[in-house]
Amino acid sequence: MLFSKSFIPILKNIPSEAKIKSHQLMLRTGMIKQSSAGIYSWLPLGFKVMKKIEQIVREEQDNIGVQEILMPTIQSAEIWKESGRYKDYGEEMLRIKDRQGRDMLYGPTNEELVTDIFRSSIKSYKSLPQLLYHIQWKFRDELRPRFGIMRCREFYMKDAYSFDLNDDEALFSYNKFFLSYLKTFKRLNLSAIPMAADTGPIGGNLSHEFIILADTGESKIYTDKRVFNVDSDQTKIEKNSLANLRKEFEKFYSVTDEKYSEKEFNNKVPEEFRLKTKGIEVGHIFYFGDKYSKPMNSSVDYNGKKEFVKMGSYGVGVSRLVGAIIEAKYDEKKEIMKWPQSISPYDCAIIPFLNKGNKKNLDKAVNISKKLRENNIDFIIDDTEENFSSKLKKFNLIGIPSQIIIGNKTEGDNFEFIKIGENPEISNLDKIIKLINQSKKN
Ligand code: P5A
Repeated sequence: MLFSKSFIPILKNIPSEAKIKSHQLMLRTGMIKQSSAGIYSWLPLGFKVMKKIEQIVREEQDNIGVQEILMPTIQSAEIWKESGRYKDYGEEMLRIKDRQGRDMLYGPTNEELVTDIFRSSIKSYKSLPQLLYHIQWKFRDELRPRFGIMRCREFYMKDAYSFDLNDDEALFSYNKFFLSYLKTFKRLNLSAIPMAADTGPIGGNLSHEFIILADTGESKIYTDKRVFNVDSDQTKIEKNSLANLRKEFEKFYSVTDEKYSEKEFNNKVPEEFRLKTKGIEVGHIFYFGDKYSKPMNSSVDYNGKKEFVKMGSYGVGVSRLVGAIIEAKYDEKKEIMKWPQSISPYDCAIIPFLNKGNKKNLDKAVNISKKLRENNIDFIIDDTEENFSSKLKKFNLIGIPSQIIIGNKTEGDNFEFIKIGENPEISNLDKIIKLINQSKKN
């Protein structure tokens, strides 16, 4: 991709309406554009990052055997009337009437719809567990949408649902997602801590939010710092191993605001380990038994007996993660965005010195790009005539992790190679390709 032909509308100044660094950076680098309050278009740079995050989230769902489906955004109100949530959900639900006057809605979540899909096909306990997920837009008419895509009205969510015969099996499913979320956030280079949380309009009595620490986060959290050292690497997808992992975490007091009790916090956490801070909720899992299956009559046959299935649901804020990662990785002072390599918008920027009329360095850039393409390295060539230091600033801001400079110090196959935020080194192209490929694996 040539920069001059790309749709990356960079702004010179920080837009005054943006109050936190992720919102500022996303507007400034043209990742998103607001279309109306709390509703955004995703422009190429932002969309590329979100798609890469989506893919990592997807792979980790597939790894624990969850099957991908795609449910629609528009749902019939009928199933919500069956579950009893049509009234309860309140003003956050966007309600629509179709031309026949039927009540429809833009889905804020999918517990009812997936239960309806399940009950129409699964009849025997022998088909359990069923684990299904989809990645789809949601709409919640938030009272105060803010912080850009962090709390917006239309957002992209991965939501999964589990169906089991009894509590014991259902908790096994819950724990699978618990581990899978730890893995997902780790792959995104985030330290997300599971915290006991309230269940709100989803319901049930067991729930964890996955929170990353950030001063600009909207969730207040109270935690024992030792929870940061719990290691999940050796956990197998097996009942006891997963149950033990959750116990390891639950040894340490770690809760969100609604679950907080000062007395409990002080009793359970020695003073030196107490941490009261703020964070961003990037995932949330729930166990709610037969809250939906009973009113919606979703059951299986178990040796001639009718059993309502036991369900849980599991959400990841895919679009919110873009902002959360910026909050965690953007160096505001130096104006450098350090994307984890696996989700950076491009792997490499090729930056030729260009004097007017002299296209020699641009030709070299195009030649290099051919070799990068052969090696599956995604690149952007800066063919603009901007001055060199503003080009470097631009790629640091956008966050391209590897940068190849073609200028005076370039001879033959040797180029200046910059790892974002570090000093340049002279290297030949083969070595540069190796370095980029190495960092893609990390
Ligand atoms: C779990 C999956 C649910 O909706 N039903 C299906 C359950 N949970 S949740 O906590 O309400 O949402 C899951 C995740 O979605 C993100 N999220 C948002 N992102 C941006 N703007 C919003 N207004 C918004 N609301 C929720 C969060 O990451 C949350 O953890």
